Amino acid sequence: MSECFNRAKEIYAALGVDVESAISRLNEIPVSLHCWQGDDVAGFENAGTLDGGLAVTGNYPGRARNAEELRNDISEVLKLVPGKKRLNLHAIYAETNGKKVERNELETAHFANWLDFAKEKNLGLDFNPTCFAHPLATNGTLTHADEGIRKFWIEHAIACRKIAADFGKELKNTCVTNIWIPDGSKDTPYDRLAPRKRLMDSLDAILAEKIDPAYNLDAVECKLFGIGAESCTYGSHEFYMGYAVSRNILLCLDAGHFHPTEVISDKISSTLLYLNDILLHVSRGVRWDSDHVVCWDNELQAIASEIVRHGFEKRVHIGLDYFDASINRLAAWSIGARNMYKALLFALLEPAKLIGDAEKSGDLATRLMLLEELRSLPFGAVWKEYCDRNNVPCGMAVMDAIKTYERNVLAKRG
Ligand code: RNT
Ligand code: ZN
Repeated sequence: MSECFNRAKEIYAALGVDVESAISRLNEIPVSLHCWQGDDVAGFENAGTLDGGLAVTGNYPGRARNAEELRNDISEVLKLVPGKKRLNLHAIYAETNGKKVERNELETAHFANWLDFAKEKNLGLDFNPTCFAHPLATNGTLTHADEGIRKFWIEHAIACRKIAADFGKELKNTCVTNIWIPDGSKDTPYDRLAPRKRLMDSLDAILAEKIDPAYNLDAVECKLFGIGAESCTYGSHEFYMGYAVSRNILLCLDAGHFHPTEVISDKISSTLLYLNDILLHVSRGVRWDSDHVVCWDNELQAIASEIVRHGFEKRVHIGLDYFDASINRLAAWSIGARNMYKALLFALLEPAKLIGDAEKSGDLATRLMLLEELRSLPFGAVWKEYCDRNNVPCGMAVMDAIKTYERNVLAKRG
Protein backbone atom coordinates (compact mmCIF):
# COMPACT_ATOMS: atom_id res chain seq x y z
CA MET A 1 0.00 0.00 0.00
CA SER A 2 1.39 3.35 -0.97
CA GLU A 3 2.01 6.25 1.30
CA CYS A 4 -0.30 8.33 -0.89
CA PHE A 5 -3.11 5.87 -0.33
CA ASN A 6 -2.62 5.84 3.44
CA ARG A 7 -2.64 9.61 3.55
CA ALA A 8 -5.76 9.69 1.34
CA LYS A 9 -7.48 7.32 3.74
CA GLU A 10 -6.80 9.71 6.62
CA ILE A 11 -8.09 12.69 4.67
CA TYR A 12 -11.32 10.89 3.77
CA ALA A 13 -11.67 9.59 7.33
CA ALA A 14 -11.56 13.16 8.62
CA LEU A 15 -14.71 13.75 6.57
CA GLY A 16 -16.33 10.62 7.96
CA VAL A 17 -15.61 8.46 4.91
CA ASP A 18 -14.36 4.90 5.31
CA VAL A 19 -12.28 4.19 2.21
CA GLU A 20 -12.04 0.45 2.83
CA SER A 21 -15.77 0.01 3.02
CA ALA A 22 -16.17 2.11 -0.13
CA ILE A 23 -13.81 -0.27 -1.92
CA SER A 24 -15.63 -3.35 -0.63
CA ARG A 25 -18.94 -1.93 -1.79
CA LEU A 26 -17.54 -1.18 -5.24
CA ASN A 27 -16.34 -4.78 -5.52
CA GLU A 28 -19.99 -5.87 -5.49
CA ILE A 29 -21.27 -3.52 -8.22
CA PRO A 30 -21.24 -5.17 -11.64
CA VAL A 31 -20.96 -3.22 -14.88
CA SER A 32 -22.02 -4.92 -18.08
CA LEU A 33 -19.49 -4.43 -20.87
CA HIS A 34 -21.12 -4.32 -24.28
CA CYS A 35 -19.51 -6.69 -26.77
CA TRP A 36 -20.34 -4.41 -29.71
CA GLN A 37 -17.61 -1.81 -29.15
CA GLY A 38 -15.12 -4.32 -30.55
CA ASP A 39 -16.56 -4.74 -34.04
CA ASP A 40 -18.67 -1.64 -34.70
CA VAL A 41 -21.95 -3.48 -34.00
CA ALA A 42 -21.28 -5.76 -36.98
CA GLY A 43 -22.00 -9.18 -35.49
CA PHE A 44 -21.32 -12.40 -37.37
CA GLU A 45 -24.20 -12.60 -39.80
CA ASN A 46 -22.44 -10.68 -42.55
CA ALA A 47 -25.60 -8.62 -42.70
CA GLY A 48 -23.83 -5.71 -44.35
CA THR A 49 -24.77 -2.24 -43.29
CA LEU A 50 -25.99 -1.10 -39.93
CA ASP A 51 -29.32 0.70 -39.98
CA GLY A 52 -32.10 1.61 -37.61
CA GLY A 53 -30.59 5.00 -36.98
CA LEU A 54 -27.41 3.48 -35.55
CA ALA A 55 -24.20 4.88 -36.96
CA VAL A 56 -20.66 3.93 -36.14
CA THR A 57 -18.22 6.44 -37.55
CA GLY A 58 -14.51 5.95 -38.10
CA ASN A 59 -12.40 3.27 -39.71
CA TYR A 60 -9.51 2.82 -37.33
CA PRO A 61 -7.72 -0.42 -38.24
CA GLY A 62 -7.99 -3.56 -36.13
CA ARG A 63 -11.71 -4.25 -35.93
CA ALA A 64 -12.51 -7.76 -34.66
CA ARG A 65 -13.69 -9.71 -37.70
CA ASN A 66 -14.91 -12.88 -36.06
CA ALA A 67 -15.88 -14.34 -32.71
CA GLU A 68 -12.42 -15.50 -31.81
CA GLU A 69 -10.91 -12.07 -32.43
CA LEU A 70 -13.72 -10.41 -30.52
CA ARG A 71 -13.26 -12.69 -27.52
CA ASN A 72 -9.51 -12.12 -27.60
CA ASP A 73 -10.12 -8.38 -27.56
CA ILE A 74 -12.60 -8.66 -24.71
CA SER A 75 -10.09 -10.75 -22.75
CA GLU A 76 -7.61 -7.93 -23.18
CA VAL A 77 -10.13 -5.31 -22.06
CA LEU A 78 -10.88 -7.41 -18.99
CA LYS A 79 -7.23 -7.07 -18.04
CA LEU A 80 -7.49 -3.30 -18.20
CA VAL A 81 -10.73 -2.66 -16.34
CA PRO A 82 -11.01 -3.24 -12.59
CA GLY A 83 -14.12 -4.39 -10.76
CA LYS A 84 -16.92 -6.91 -11.13
CA LYS A 85 -17.93 -7.32 -14.74
CA ARG A 86 -20.66 -8.74 -16.92
CA LEU A 87 -20.77 -9.15 -20.68
CA ASN A 88 -23.62 -7.88 -22.83
CA LEU A 89 -24.31 -9.77 -26.07
CA HIS A 90 -26.59 -9.09 -29.00
CA ALA A 91 -28.34 -11.82 -30.99
CA ILE A 92 -26.20 -11.04 -34.06
CA TYR A 93 -23.20 -12.43 -32.18
CA ALA A 94 -24.52 -15.96 -32.63
CA GLU A 95 -22.06 -18.49 -34.03
CA THR A 96 -23.77 -20.70 -36.57
CA ASN A 97 -20.77 -22.43 -38.18
CA GLY A 98 -21.28 -20.74 -41.50
CA LYS A 99 -24.88 -21.95 -41.67
CA LYS A 100 -27.62 -19.39 -42.18
CA VAL A 101 -29.91 -19.45 -39.17
CA GLU A 102 -32.86 -17.07 -39.21
CA ARG A 103 -33.06 -14.84 -36.18
CA ASN A 104 -36.36 -16.35 -35.12
CA GLU A 105 -34.66 -19.75 -35.01
CA LEU A 106 -31.71 -18.90 -32.83
CA GLU A 107 -30.94 -21.28 -29.99
CA THR A 108 -28.69 -21.37 -26.96
CA ALA A 109 -26.38 -23.75 -28.84
CA HIS A 110 -25.43 -20.85 -31.10
CA PHE A 111 -23.98 -19.11 -28.07
CA ALA A 112 -22.15 -22.11 -26.61
CA ASN A 113 -18.74 -20.50 -27.09
CA TRP A 114 -19.93 -17.33 -25.38
CA LEU A 115 -21.24 -19.37 -22.46
CA ASP A 116 -17.89 -21.14 -22.13
CA PHE A 117 -16.13 -17.79 -22.31
CA ALA A 118 -18.40 -16.34 -19.62
CA LYS A 119 -17.68 -19.31 -17.36
CA GLU A 120 -13.95 -19.10 -17.93
CA LYS A 121 -13.87 -15.37 -17.20
CA ASN A 122 -16.44 -15.51 -14.42
CA LEU A 123 -18.82 -13.10 -16.16
CA GLY A 124 -22.58 -12.86 -15.96
CA LEU A 125 -24.20 -12.48 -19.37
CA ASP A 126 -26.83 -10.03 -20.58
CA PHE A 127 -28.65 -10.24 -23.87
CA ASN A 128 -30.47 -8.29 -26.60
CA PRO A 129 -32.66 -9.28 -29.50
CA THR A 130 -31.26 -7.59 -32.61
CA CYS A 131 -34.15 -5.80 -34.31
CA PHE A 132 -32.08 -3.90 -36.86
CA ALA A 133 -29.56 -4.60 -39.64
CA HIS A 134 -31.90 -7.07 -41.29
CA PRO A 135 -33.96 -6.99 -44.49
CA LEU A 136 -37.19 -7.35 -42.49
CA ALA A 137 -36.29 -4.41 -40.25
CA THR A 138 -36.23 -1.67 -42.86
CA ASN A 139 -39.77 -0.51 -42.20
CA GLY A 140 -40.35 -1.28 -38.57
CA THR A 141 -40.23 -4.44 -36.50
CA LEU A 142 -42.56 -5.00 -33.54
CA THR A 143 -44.84 -2.17 -34.71
CA HIS A 144 -44.96 -3.30 -38.34
CA ALA A 145 -48.39 -3.21 -39.98
CA ASP A 146 -47.68 -6.52 -41.69
CA GLU A 147 -48.60 -9.36 -39.39
CA GLY A 148 -46.03 -11.76 -40.85
CA ILE A 149 -43.15 -9.35 -40.31
CA ARG A 150 -44.34 -8.55 -36.82
CA LYS A 151 -44.55 -12.25 -36.08
CA PHE A 152 -40.98 -12.77 -37.22
CA TRP A 153 -39.72 -10.18 -34.73
CA ILE A 154 -41.94 -11.48 -31.95
CA GLU A 155 -40.52 -14.95 -32.52
CA HIS A 156 -37.02 -13.53 -32.55
CA ALA A 157 -37.53 -11.86 -29.18
CA ILE A 158 -39.10 -15.02 -27.74
CA ALA A 159 -36.10 -17.04 -28.94
CA CYS A 160 -33.82 -14.49 -27.28
CA ARG A 161 -35.62 -14.71 -23.94
CA LYS A 162 -35.20 -18.48 -23.97
CA ILE A 163 -31.50 -18.15 -24.69
CA ALA A 164 -31.20 -15.54 -21.96
CA ALA A 165 -32.95 -17.79 -19.46
CA ASP A 166 -30.47 -20.54 -20.32
CA PHE A 167 -27.62 -18.11 -19.75
CA GLY A 168 -29.03 -17.22 -16.35
CA LYS A 169 -29.57 -20.84 -15.39
CA GLU A 170 -26.19 -22.09 -16.62
CA LEU A 171 -24.24 -19.29 -15.01
CA LYS A 172 -26.42 -19.08 -11.89
CA ASN A 173 -26.45 -15.38 -12.62
CA THR A 174 -29.55 -13.46 -13.72
CA CYS A 175 -29.45 -12.30 -17.32
CA VAL A 176 -31.08 -9.01 -18.30
CA THR A 177 -32.65 -9.07 -21.76
CA ASN A 178 -33.21 -5.67 -23.28
CA ILE A 179 -35.54 -4.93 -26.15
CA TRP A 180 -34.79 -1.93 -28.29
CA ILE A 181 -36.43 -1.37 -31.66
CA PRO A 182 -35.70 1.36 -34.19
CA ASP A 183 -39.35 1.75 -35.25
CA GLY A 184 -40.49 5.23 -36.02
CA SER A 185 -41.33 7.66 -38.74
CA LYS A 186 -39.11 10.00 -40.71
CA ASP A 187 -41.94 12.38 -41.38
CA THR A 188 -44.99 13.26 -39.36
CA PRO A 189 -47.25 10.23 -39.14
CA TYR A 190 -50.99 10.63 -39.37
CA ASP A 191 -51.65 7.78 -36.95
CA ARG A 192 -49.28 7.37 -34.00
CA LEU A 193 -51.69 5.25 -32.06
CA ALA A 194 -51.98 2.15 -34.22
CA PRO A 195 -48.24 1.37 -34.32
CA ARG A 196 -48.04 1.88 -30.56
CA LYS A 197 -50.98 -0.40 -29.99
CA ARG A 198 -49.25 -3.02 -32.15
CA LEU A 199 -46.04 -2.57 -30.16
CA MET A 200 -47.92 -3.12 -26.92
CA ASP A 201 -49.53 -6.29 -28.27
CA SER A 202 -46.22 -7.57 -29.67
CA LEU A 203 -44.50 -7.06 -26.34
CA ASP A 204 -47.33 -8.82 -24.53
CA ALA A 205 -46.92 -11.77 -26.89
CA ILE A 206 -43.16 -11.81 -26.27
CA LEU A 207 -43.56 -11.72 -22.50
CA ALA A 208 -46.49 -14.12 -22.35
CA GLU A 209 -44.31 -16.96 -21.14
CA LYS A 210 -43.24 -16.37 -17.56
CA ILE A 211 -39.56 -16.94 -16.92
CA ASP A 212 -38.08 -17.36 -13.45
CA PRO A 213 -36.70 -13.92 -12.54
CA ALA A 214 -33.66 -15.67 -11.11
CA TYR A 215 -32.76 -16.57 -14.69
CA ASN A 216 -33.96 -13.65 -16.76
CA LEU A 217 -35.28 -10.13 -16.32
CA ASP A 218 -36.82 -8.19 -19.22
CA ALA A 219 -36.17 -4.57 -20.05
CA VAL A 220 -37.52 -2.18 -22.68
CA GLU A 221 -35.46 0.74 -23.97
CA CYS A 222 -37.08 4.03 -24.87
CA LYS A 223 -35.81 6.63 -27.29
CA LEU A 224 -36.77 10.10 -28.37
CA PHE A 225 -35.71 9.97 -32.00
CA GLY A 226 -33.29 8.28 -34.33
CA ILE A 227 -31.79 9.09 -37.69
CA GLY A 228 -34.55 8.23 -40.14
CA ALA A 229 -37.12 8.35 -37.34
CA GLU A 230 -36.91 12.04 -36.55
CA SER A 231 -40.59 12.87 -36.41
CA CYS A 232 -41.82 10.04 -34.24
CA THR A 233 -40.31 7.12 -32.39
CA TYR A 234 -43.03 4.73 -31.32
CA GLY A 235 -41.11 3.30 -28.37
CA SER A 236 -40.96 6.64 -26.59
CA HIS A 237 -40.31 7.27 -22.91
CA GLU A 238 -43.99 7.58 -22.03
CA PHE A 239 -44.80 4.44 -23.97
CA TYR A 240 -42.23 2.29 -22.24
CA MET A 241 -42.55 3.86 -18.81
CA GLY A 242 -46.22 2.97 -18.84
CA TYR A 243 -45.48 -0.42 -20.27
CA ALA A 244 -42.76 -1.27 -17.75
CA VAL A 245 -44.84 -0.12 -14.77
CA SER A 246 -47.97 -1.96 -15.87
CA ARG A 247 -46.11 -5.19 -16.73
CA ASN A 248 -43.67 -5.03 -13.85
CA ILE A 249 -40.57 -5.27 -16.01
CA LEU A 250 -37.45 -3.11 -16.28
CA LEU A 251 -37.20 0.20 -18.06
CA CYS A 252 -33.91 0.86 -19.83
CA LEU A 253 -32.66 4.44 -19.77
CA ASP A 254 -30.00 5.22 -22.36
CA ALA A 255 -28.10 8.44 -21.68
CA GLY A 256 -28.26 9.40 -25.36
CA HIS A 257 -31.98 8.87 -25.87
CA PHE A 258 -33.42 12.14 -24.62
CA HIS A 259 -33.29 15.82 -25.46
CA PRO A 260 -29.66 16.96 -25.38
CA THR A 261 -30.03 18.76 -22.05
CA GLU A 262 -32.23 16.10 -20.47
CA VAL A 263 -30.31 13.75 -18.18
CA ILE A 264 -31.00 10.20 -17.05
CA SER A 265 -29.39 10.79 -13.64
CA ASP A 266 -32.52 12.73 -12.70
CA LYS A 267 -34.77 9.86 -13.77
CA ILE A 268 -33.35 7.21 -11.45
CA SER A 269 -35.05 8.36 -8.23
CA SER A 270 -38.38 8.81 -10.01
CA THR A 271 -38.52 5.58 -11.94
CA LEU A 272 -37.44 3.51 -8.94
CA LEU A 273 -40.45 4.70 -6.99
CA TYR A 274 -42.58 2.76 -9.45
CA LEU A 275 -40.32 0.01 -10.74
CA ASN A 276 -38.38 -2.68 -8.91
CA ASP A 277 -35.35 -2.46 -11.16
CA ILE A 278 -34.12 -0.41 -14.08
CA LEU A 279 -31.39 -0.93 -16.66
CA LEU A 280 -29.01 1.81 -17.73
CA HIS A 281 -27.27 2.20 -21.04
CA VAL A 282 -24.49 4.49 -20.01
CA SER A 283 -23.44 6.33 -23.11
CA ARG A 284 -22.53 9.89 -24.10
CA GLY A 285 -24.51 11.78 -26.65
CA VAL A 286 -22.82 14.72 -28.33
CA ARG A 287 -25.61 16.84 -29.79
CA TRP A 288 -27.52 13.66 -30.62
CA ASP A 289 -27.54 9.95 -29.73
CA SER A 290 -23.99 9.68 -31.00
CA ASP A 291 -22.82 6.96 -28.61
CA HIS A 292 -19.49 8.60 -27.82
CA VAL A 293 -17.08 6.95 -25.40
CA VAL A 294 -18.22 7.51 -21.84
CA CYS A 295 -16.19 10.29 -20.22
CA TRP A 296 -15.95 11.05 -16.53
CA ASP A 297 -18.14 14.10 -16.89
CA ASN A 298 -20.72 15.66 -14.61
CA GLU A 299 -23.56 13.50 -15.89
CA LEU A 300 -21.64 10.25 -15.47
CA GLN A 301 -20.83 11.31 -11.92
CA ALA A 302 -24.44 12.25 -11.26
CA ILE A 303 -25.60 8.83 -12.50
CA ALA A 304 -23.14 7.02 -10.23
CA SER A 305 -23.94 9.24 -7.25
CA GLU A 306 -27.68 8.68 -7.64
CA ILE A 307 -27.13 4.92 -7.55
CA VAL A 308 -24.77 4.98 -4.59
CA ARG A 309 -26.46 7.61 -2.41
CA HIS A 310 -29.67 5.62 -2.21
CA GLY A 311 -28.13 2.16 -2.12
CA PHE A 312 -29.68 1.33 -5.50
CA GLU A 313 -26.81 -0.83 -6.71
CA LYS A 314 -28.92 -4.01 -6.70
CA ARG A 315 -31.85 -2.36 -8.48
CA VAL A 316 -29.96 -0.41 -11.13
CA HIS A 317 -28.36 -2.72 -13.67
CA ILE A 318 -25.48 -0.80 -15.19
CA GLY A 319 -24.73 -1.45 -18.85
CA LEU A 320 -22.50 0.44 -21.25
CA ASP A 321 -23.54 1.43 -24.76
CA TYR A 322 -21.10 3.33 -26.96
CA PHE A 323 -19.20 2.58 -30.11
CA ASP A 324 -16.29 4.53 -31.46
CA ALA A 325 -14.43 3.28 -34.52
CA SER A 326 -12.27 6.37 -34.93
CA ILE A 327 -9.68 5.43 -32.30
CA ASN A 328 -8.22 2.15 -31.07
CA ARG A 329 -11.37 0.23 -30.13
CA LEU A 330 -9.83 -1.34 -27.02
CA ALA A 331 -8.85 2.09 -25.80
CA ALA A 332 -12.39 3.34 -26.37
CA TRP A 333 -13.80 0.31 -24.56
CA SER A 334 -11.44 0.47 -21.58
CA ILE A 335 -11.47 4.23 -21.12
CA GLY A 336 -15.27 4.29 -21.06
CA ALA A 337 -15.57 1.28 -18.75
CA ARG A 338 -12.88 2.52 -16.37
CA ASN A 339 -14.72 5.82 -16.17
CA MET A 340 -17.87 4.05 -15.02
CA TYR A 341 -16.03 2.42 -12.11
CA LYS A 342 -14.20 5.66 -11.38
CA ALA A 343 -17.48 7.51 -11.06
CA LEU A 344 -18.86 4.78 -8.80
CA LEU A 345 -15.80 4.89 -6.58
CA PHE A 346 -15.95 8.67 -6.43
CA ALA A 347 -19.62 8.45 -5.43
CA LEU A 348 -18.77 5.93 -2.71
CA LEU A 349 -16.23 8.36 -1.31
CA GLU A 350 -18.67 11.23 -0.92
CA PRO A 351 -18.90 12.52 2.66
CA ALA A 352 -22.51 11.38 2.71
CA LYS A 353 -23.23 12.14 6.34
CA LEU A 354 -21.82 15.67 6.26
CA ILE A 355 -23.58 16.62 3.02
CA GLY A 356 -26.83 15.00 4.08
CA ASP A 357 -26.82 16.78 7.44
CA ALA A 358 -26.09 20.13 5.81
CA GLU A 359 -29.02 19.66 3.45
CA LYS A 360 -31.40 18.52 6.16
CA SER A 361 -30.56 21.46 8.40
CA GLY A 362 -31.02 23.90 5.54
CA ASP A 363 -27.34 24.88 5.48
CA LEU A 364 -27.16 24.94 1.72
CA ALA A 365 -23.93 26.93 1.58
CA THR A 366 -22.16 24.13 3.46
CA ARG A 367 -23.74 21.59 1.13
CA LEU A 368 -22.37 23.48 -1.86
CA MET A 369 -18.96 23.87 -0.24
CA LEU A 370 -18.70 20.15 0.50
CA LEU A 371 -19.85 19.11 -2.96
CA GLU A 372 -17.27 21.40 -4.54
CA GLU A 373 -14.40 20.65 -2.15
CA LEU A 374 -14.72 16.91 -2.54
CA ARG A 375 -13.66 17.23 -6.16
CA SER A 376 -10.12 18.01 -5.07
CA LEU A 377 -9.75 15.30 -2.46
CA PRO A 378 -6.99 12.74 -3.16
CA PHE A 379 -9.28 10.49 -5.15
CA GLY A 380 -6.50 9.50 -7.55
CA ALA A 381 -4.60 7.66 -4.81
CA VAL A 382 -7.66 5.56 -3.97
CA TRP A 383 -8.34 4.82 -7.64
CA LYS A 384 -4.73 3.75 -8.09
CA GLU A 385 -4.99 1.45 -5.07
CA TYR A 386 -8.23 0.00 -6.45
CA CYS A 387 -6.55 -0.75 -9.79
CA ASP A 388 -3.56 -2.31 -7.99
CA ARG A 389 -5.79 -4.57 -5.90
CA ASN A 390 -7.59 -5.65 -9.09
CA ASN A 391 -4.30 -6.34 -10.85
CA VAL A 392 -5.03 -3.88 -13.63
CA PRO A 393 -2.75 -1.08 -14.74
CA CYS A 394 -3.42 2.54 -13.88
CA GLY A 395 -2.74 5.81 -15.68
CA MET A 396 -0.73 5.72 -18.88
CA ALA A 397 0.27 2.11 -18.21
CA VAL A 398 -3.19 1.28 -19.58
CA MET A 399 -2.22 2.93 -22.84
CA ASP A 400 1.10 1.08 -22.92
CA ALA A 401 -0.75 -2.23 -22.68
CA ILE A 402 -3.12 -1.16 -25.46
CA LYS A 403 -0.25 -0.08 -27.72
CA THR A 404 1.50 -3.40 -27.18
CA TYR A 405 -1.67 -5.30 -28.08
CA GLU A 406 -2.13 -3.07 -31.10
CA ARG A 407 1.39 -3.86 -32.30
CA ASN A 408 1.20 -7.58 -31.61
CA VAL A 409 -2.39 -8.34 -32.55
CA LEU A 410 -4.51 -5.58 -34.10
CA ALA A 411 -1.94 -4.40 -36.63
CA LYS A 412 -1.81 -7.91 -38.08
CA ARG A 413 -5.52 -7.90 -38.95
CA GLY A 414 -6.35 -7.17 -42.57
C1 RNT B 1 -29.90 2.30 -29.98
C2 RNT B 1 -29.91 1.73 -28.61
C3 RNT B 1 -29.46 0.31 -28.49
C4 RNT B 1 -28.21 -0.01 -29.28
C5 RNT B 1 -27.57 -1.33 -28.93
C6 RNT B 1 -26.59 -1.78 -29.96
O1 RNT B 1 -30.16 3.63 -30.02
O2 RNT B 1 -29.16 2.54 -27.76
O3 RNT B 1 -29.30 0.00 -27.16
O4 RNT B 1 -27.24 0.98 -29.14
O5 RNT B 1 -28.52 -2.26 -28.67
ZN1 ZN C 1 -28.90 1.81 -25.78
